[in-house]
Amino acid sequence: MQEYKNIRLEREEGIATIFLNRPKALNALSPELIDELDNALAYLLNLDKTLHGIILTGEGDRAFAAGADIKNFPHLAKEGGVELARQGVEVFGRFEKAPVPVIAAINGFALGGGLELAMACHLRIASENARFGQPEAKLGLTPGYSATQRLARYVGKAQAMYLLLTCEMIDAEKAQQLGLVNEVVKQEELLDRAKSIIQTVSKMAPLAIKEIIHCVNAYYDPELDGFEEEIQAFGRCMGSEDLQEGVSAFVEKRSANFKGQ
Ligand code: CO8
Repeated sequence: MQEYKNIRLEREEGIATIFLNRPKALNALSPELIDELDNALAYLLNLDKTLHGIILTGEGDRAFAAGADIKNFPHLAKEGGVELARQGVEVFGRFEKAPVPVIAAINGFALGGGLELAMACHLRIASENARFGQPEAKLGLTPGYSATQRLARYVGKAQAMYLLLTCEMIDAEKAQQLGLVNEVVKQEELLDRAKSIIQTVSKMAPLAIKEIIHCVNAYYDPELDGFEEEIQAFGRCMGSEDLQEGVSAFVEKRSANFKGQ
């Protein structure tokens, strides 16, 4: 398993867990940490064809990530700000496009860039102590890792405006009410719940899962016609060996043995 300075990787039965690992700084996202996330994602997707899903979580019990590393900001100026924002947007976008489910297991503060990373994941499971917010305006900033774009997709424009303009922090229950998180569980059950969702998805046909992620993302991509993407994806799946296996398994009343082909 690959070694990193700012993240930690664990792997168990086709499930990779990436721990954001700067607990003394509440797992704040430094540029080095974001580079390591990018590297870990490429490593997992390229080297590991048996990967069923990825969990992103925070080391320790206080934070998923309390934002981008604020202490780095005063040195950046305009060009540095653009460069850093672009780095995060591109890397988070690669997580969103991953062909296997990526689940944010949110175990405490998910603020600023931390919430933006969680929003790029396909699903968000929160522990009861999780807290969410976009406090950038308090620091003199707009969000830089796409909260102005993704937050409204989950909670609607009015609630997104409210959270972004007031910088109010909300708890896990409110986040679930708003549709920002899928589920809220006890902290000690968080990783097990995320793993059990990936295990459920792992029983489905891998090609269909990859295509579903692509098609749902396509709805939000102005360069793609999501409806056409779905038509084409449906055709690709119809021509796959997995479709033959799925239908045979249904007729023979047995579990399917998908090969991802
Ligand atoms: N960056 C760096 N260090 C941090 C951060 C952060 N985002 N958050 C916390 N820390 C550090 C604290 O400085 C402290 O370090 P030290 O012990 O050395 O003083 C340690 O973590 C523990 O934090 P606190 O003592 O503050 O813990 P509290 O329990 O008192 O408070 C809070 C917890 C409420 C989470 C508080 O730490 C806080 O408000 N943190 C900042 C939250 C924030 O504003 N996040 C948004 C940052 S901006 C952002 O994310 C923009 C993303 C897009 C960037 C685009 C690139 C340019």
